[in-house]
Amino acid sequence: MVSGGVPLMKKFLHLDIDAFYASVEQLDNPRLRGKPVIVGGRDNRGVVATCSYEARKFGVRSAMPIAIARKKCPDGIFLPTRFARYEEKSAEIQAVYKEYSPLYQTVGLDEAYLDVSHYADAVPIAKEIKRRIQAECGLTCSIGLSYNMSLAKIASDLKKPDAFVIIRPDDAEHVLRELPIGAINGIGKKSQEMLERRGITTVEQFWQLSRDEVVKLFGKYGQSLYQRVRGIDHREIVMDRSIKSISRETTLSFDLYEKEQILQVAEELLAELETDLHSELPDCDAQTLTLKIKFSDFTNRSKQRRKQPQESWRDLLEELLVEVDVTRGVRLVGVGFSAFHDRHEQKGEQVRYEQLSLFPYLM
Ligand code: DCP
Ligand code: MG
Repeated sequence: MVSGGVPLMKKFLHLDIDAFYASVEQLDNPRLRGKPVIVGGRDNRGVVATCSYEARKFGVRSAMPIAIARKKCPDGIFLPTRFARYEEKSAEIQAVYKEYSPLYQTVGLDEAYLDVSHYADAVPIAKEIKRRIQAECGLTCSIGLSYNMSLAKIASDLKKPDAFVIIRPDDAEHVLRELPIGAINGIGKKSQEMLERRGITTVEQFWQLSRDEVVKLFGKYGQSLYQRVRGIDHREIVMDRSIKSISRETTLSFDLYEKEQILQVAEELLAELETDLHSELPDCDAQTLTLKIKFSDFTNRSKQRRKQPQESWRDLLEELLVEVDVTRGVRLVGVGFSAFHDRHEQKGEQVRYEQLSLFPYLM
């Protein structure tokens, strides 16, 4: 409990586009709408990546061999994947939900978690995101809202497609009890089979296992799994840090020997780089600057330094250049940022968010 005795609850959305690849195909080709569309594989080989909900009625599923899908759905429309197009749509979707929270975590191309704790009421926000993705991207999605990431994901899956489901603290026990164990994020096919051999197919049956038994079965991960099936999950959003560095460079039309001129070129590159940083990693600050010089004899020199809080990037750039001997002549100048730091990461005192022990008798 936090002071005052009122527990603070976090709020997470989990967003998942319905039948993503198949929906994009139906969006781009109106004749496919309302039809069983199966994406993936080639000829009769390979497996189904995904299929439209119309095809799911025939029992077609992701990862099913195409040959079997053809048997189940002989009138299905089988299409190859168009990955570049899905990436394009994915970027459009991300642009919408990123407007609502600086704390988001993408999972693959069509899924994301959003921390929306800063909204007094997250329900209209979820509805607005859903409506905008439909209107602006032409795709339907399912959204789950709950007080932790695991339950938000379960919620988004409960009534797919085109659903919005809330799991409130009071609903969690009831919702979890009914679920097949595979619905818990983190229990994959192999774990599911292993549990099935022990006669466990539902969350309710999993509750009967002691903490020690779960740890024995799942190792280190068992601790968090034991909690997760009880509606407790303390994970936080992990921002995508896949971009490690960004840089700009230019080859000069003639060699330069004057530091002043080289600095001018480097400063122009720095300005462009700052714009790149702003658009590619809007929530991040860089901490380190790299100066790269290629000399007229094609040898390279690269200097890197962390910026001091009061220092400007320009000053640091100059400082790095001072240490380079340019008398051989310079034919290429490059600057780069790295060591990104999330501006929104909590600093100092951490607020302790409470997750109620929903099932005291099962803990
Ligand atoms: N995908 C894949 N192979 C799989 C599962 C998925 O190639 N075994 C691809 C195709 C999906 C996309 O990833 O369109 C997103 O995966 P989802 O699990 O979210 O599946 P869908 O979005 O297709 O369906 P839905 O979310 O409606 O269940
Ligand atoms: Mg999906």
